Amino acid sequence: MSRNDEVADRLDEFADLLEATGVEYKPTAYRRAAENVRDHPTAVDSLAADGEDAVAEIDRVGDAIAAKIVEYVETGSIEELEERREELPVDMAALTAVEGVGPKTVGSLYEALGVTTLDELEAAAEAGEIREVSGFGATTEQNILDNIPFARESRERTRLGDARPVADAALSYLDALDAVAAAEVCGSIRRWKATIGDIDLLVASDAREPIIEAFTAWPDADATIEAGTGKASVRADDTRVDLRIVDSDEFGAALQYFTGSRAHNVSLRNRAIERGLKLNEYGLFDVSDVAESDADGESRDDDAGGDPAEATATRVGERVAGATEDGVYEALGLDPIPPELREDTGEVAAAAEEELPDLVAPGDIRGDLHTHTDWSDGGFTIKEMITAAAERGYDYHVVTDHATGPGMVGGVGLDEDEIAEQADALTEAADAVAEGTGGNEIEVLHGIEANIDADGDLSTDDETLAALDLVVASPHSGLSQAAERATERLVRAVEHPYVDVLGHPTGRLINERPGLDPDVEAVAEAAAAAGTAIEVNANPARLDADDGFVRAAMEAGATVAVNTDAHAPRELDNVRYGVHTARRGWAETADVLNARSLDDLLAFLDA
Ligand code: DGT
Ligand code: CA
Ligand code: CA
Ligand code: ZN
Repeated sequence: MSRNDEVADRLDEFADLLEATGVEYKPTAYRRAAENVRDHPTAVDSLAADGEDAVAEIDRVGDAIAAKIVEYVETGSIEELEERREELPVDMAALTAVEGVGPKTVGSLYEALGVTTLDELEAAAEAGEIREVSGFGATTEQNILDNIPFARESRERTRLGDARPVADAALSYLDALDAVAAAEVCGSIRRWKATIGDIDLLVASDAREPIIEAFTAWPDADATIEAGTGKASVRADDTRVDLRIVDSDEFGAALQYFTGSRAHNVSLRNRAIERGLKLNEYGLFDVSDVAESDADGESRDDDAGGDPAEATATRVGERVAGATEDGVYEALGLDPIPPELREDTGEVAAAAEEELPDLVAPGDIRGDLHTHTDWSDGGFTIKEMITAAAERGYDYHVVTDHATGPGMVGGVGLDEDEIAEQADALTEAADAVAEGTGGNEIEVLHGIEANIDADGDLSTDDETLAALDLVVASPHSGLSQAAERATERLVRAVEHPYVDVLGHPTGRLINERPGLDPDVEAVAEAAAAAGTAIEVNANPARLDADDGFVRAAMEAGATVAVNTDAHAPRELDNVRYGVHTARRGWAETADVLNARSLDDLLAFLDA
């Protein structure tokens, strides 16, 4: 965590504590200041060294806040913050992770019931104590109770989009070490799960000590959790990073084992046993000639990692595979199974029958069908966004700014007149980009992101929708409606004659809000019948449709589209998160609308 992030976190905490005690306006000021500190290009330490005035140069940071920042940099704490923490000794982050519980609620419940933790909140709700507090009722109490499990899980798991860059950085750091023969990420991060518990890394080497030393000294690591002979764990960016080191000839077996999932590994081990083989993290062994008591020694306990004495007992029989991961699968009579499929949902049987899907790959994507510009809430011009798409080698690019409607606040969305105006602006910008790139043309299409209201109707008129090249329709409001109603709503939306893509279908925000909970089979079937594509929104806070929804789409014969919903050029690079999510849902290249040629895309849109 950078120093600016650390200081901004303190200011946000200050804001929460102020708000909890009923202070008005000030919390907003602290949050605005926090945001600008976080984004400020200069480290606050060096500003603080120049005094309060230098710190107050940061936008929205006034004298009072500047003084607190300097105090924090110089002493490591802020006296007034410490006092407020003592006054309200609650686990604010954990409690406010519950949907519907804000700092104010936390303050009231502490005052009335002394609630300080998630467990205490749950106990108070279960005991019916919350409904008795003034301003609360039985419905609020039930909502709190319903939302606690989601909050608890969100506190334990990190979004893929936050963890993956940490894993990539750790991997390239390790890869550059002389002693490292091979390095890979494994665990849920290699399977591209939407949230991850911890980051797992695997290295092949015959020199363990220098690698452990280098790993615990990794500049991005904030702390060492443990360091042994063959493994170590550090904390980086609030996530645990586990490293294991193995010999090169066991790298494939270890990679297979530590990639998981556990359920997939169980399936594979059973298949090995059926063939008189034994599979563990050291290799695949032929144990048909080995006495039973020697052969069934279980895999080593996680804690015994790297202990050679413990390990020999598990290397029994003749090794038939283990140096490479593909070799392990092959020796079990299986096609190599892509990590995203390793969830024990039919992949082993498919691999045995040579019927694994021909999964979509990041390089297959030919254009983005859902992007924003400064015409709505994007931060960049049409021309900047088209240029960024062209730079990524795309064949086409669709601009889909927000239309007005439910969920759009502060005049963000375009009305019918503005949509017509944008059509001309788009042509102009596309021509300008084409000139600038010397005819290396990208086809620019005009779309819109329309809003699906609570009943499944769109808020933009049909005439306007009909004139557009592409219509994405997304829910932006009413995201806690009952499952049945959500299903009807989404089915109605995909059946709308002008809707081409169902955008972020559930509206979930990972670890923040669960979103709609429709019957995904029903929505997928309706989408397949109507010829509407289901979006896999690649924004790492969304990943919506999720893997299960994509799988339902595949089974129903529906088409998916992997879109970034980019509001800035660099967000176009989030596409990989969407592609890997689509892969987890078994999507083949042919199933992905924007992996198709421009002509095939246009044919789909015309149909
Ligand atoms: P996570 O971290 O909760 O998102 O999920 P994973 O899948 O990364 O799980 P993790 O980090 O506990 O372990 C990484 C992989 O190592 C896991 O997917 C399978 C393998 N593994 C670890 N411990 C065991 C075990 O006790 N039994 C089996 N079968 N596999 C294990
Ligand atoms: Ca893990
Ligand atoms: Ca782990
Ligand atoms: Zn949207």
